[in-house]
Amino acid sequence: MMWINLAGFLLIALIAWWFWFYQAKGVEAQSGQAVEILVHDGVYEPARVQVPQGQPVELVFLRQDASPCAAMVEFPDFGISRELLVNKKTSIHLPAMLPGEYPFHCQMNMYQGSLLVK
Ligand SMILES: [Cu+2]
Repeated sequence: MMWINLAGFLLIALIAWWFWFYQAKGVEAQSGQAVEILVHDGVYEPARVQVPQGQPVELVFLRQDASPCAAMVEFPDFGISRELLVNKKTSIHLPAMLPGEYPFHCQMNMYQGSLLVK
């Protein structure tokens, strides 16, 4: 019984580490530069994008995952909901933003990313 609990605990630790690893991976955008985000294997890559405040930003999504889960990307803070076509680039233009963190995700909230405005 104890061994089963231990195995479960290790599994949870591994999953937590995996998510943390992907969360930690991020890029910093230079001003005026579009940021490419790959949509594949259940993650946005990069999942964290840091952009300068007070400047419009262009994000270019390239969806490589054909599953319906990856079909939409939503930015709830800006009321943006866009369909992504498989193996096609989709540009999303965001307005100049105030500092803060703005999440984005697929319609089922499985793909998750965030925009860090500084
Ligand atoms: Cu999804």
